[in-house]
Amino acid sequence: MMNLEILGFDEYFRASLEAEKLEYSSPARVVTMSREQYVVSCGKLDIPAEITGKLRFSATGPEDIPTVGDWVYAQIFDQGDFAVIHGIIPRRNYLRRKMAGKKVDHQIIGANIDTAFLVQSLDHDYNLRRLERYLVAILDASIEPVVLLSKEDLLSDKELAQKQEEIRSLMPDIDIVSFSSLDNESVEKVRKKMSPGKTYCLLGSSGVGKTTLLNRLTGEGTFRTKEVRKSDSRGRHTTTRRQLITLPDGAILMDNPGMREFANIGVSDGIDRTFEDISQMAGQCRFSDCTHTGEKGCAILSALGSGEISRERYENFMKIKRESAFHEMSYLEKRRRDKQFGKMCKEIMKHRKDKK
Ligand SMILES: Nc1nc2c(ncn2[C@@H]2O[C@H](COP(=O)(O)OP(=O)(O)OP(=O)(O)O)[C@@H](O)[C@H]2O)c(=O)[nH]1
Ligand SMILES: [Mg+2]
Ligand SMILES: [Zn+2]
Repeated sequence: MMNLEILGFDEYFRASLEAEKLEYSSPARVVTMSREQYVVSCGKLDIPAEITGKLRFSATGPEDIPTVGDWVYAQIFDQGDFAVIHGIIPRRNYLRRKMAGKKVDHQIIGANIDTAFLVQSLDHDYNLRRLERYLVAILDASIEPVVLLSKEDLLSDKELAQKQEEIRSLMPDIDIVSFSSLDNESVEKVRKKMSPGKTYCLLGSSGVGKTTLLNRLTGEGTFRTKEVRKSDSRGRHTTTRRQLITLPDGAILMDNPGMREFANIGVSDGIDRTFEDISQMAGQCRFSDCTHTGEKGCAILSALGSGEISRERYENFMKIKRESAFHEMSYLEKRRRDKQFGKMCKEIMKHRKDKK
């Protein structure tokens, strides 16, 4: 088991292992995947793997398919030439987002993450509203967020302090680390946030310097990075697949392709923490179902009126709320199209008619 612990295996996962499955398989961690091709590791070797047909066809959503960071039951053949994945060992958590351009579908970004590094670069990428969206998703998944402000070499100390202040006014307790990958000493600030056997994930737009940081942390230039377009400082999705990399000092880091868009789904718990002050005010509205749009006795509108919360922050709060309601609705719509669910609905309706 020693090797598994190096990869982050702990009591939490051990406690839910099923003895029967261990007769033909052993725990392994998904280190990368691309379409249906997986690579798993049990600490020593990286083994190419596939999931069983049963696992694929019984999946009712993206949650049921193994993702990077997952612990799985892997049956290993030929001393590690190949493996078959039979199932997912229950996750500690997983991070997901709404898929760009699609109505209902969402994507699982990674599983079993201890800390999410939310990377924004201090150039054109910096955007407080986007940061807020990431924060909601991270908190919603019960993952600890740390904000990494990259490319600090591009800003004056004064500008930097102001940006940090902005973020703190959003979430007073948030851990913020600014750094520049051009400066070894500042990269150490990031390294200090990491412990052996814990899993960290790099999130943020393309071109913010996620892979450059990873290369500094590994001390090798192994992973591909690319010049961003000067005009808008956007990268061109240099990293194309997620992967877990074990750093020399034992922390496990997940690099991700940059995300152009990060939309929230099913935000409930997360929204309350990112907008803690506004959410608390909602409890003081006269009506419990207050929509905060024009009701008498609305505590949020009155705080807006007095300047206690800014218009911008109010609007962002309302936007995230609307989106969340919309996604929950489309999820229901999808469920209705699902055969079993549809059948059940029909039966319930028939039963009601019979009673009349
Ligand atoms: N000035 C400056 N440039 C940086 C810094 N870190 C990274 N860069 C540059 O930013 C560009 C993009 O870096 P990447 O590491 O490829 O960005 P990424 O976030 O991995 O991008 P994707 O893989 O597309 O998601 C490269 O040209 C880097 O040299 C930094 O600290 N300061
Ligand atoms: Mg990259
Ligand atoms: Zn209200």
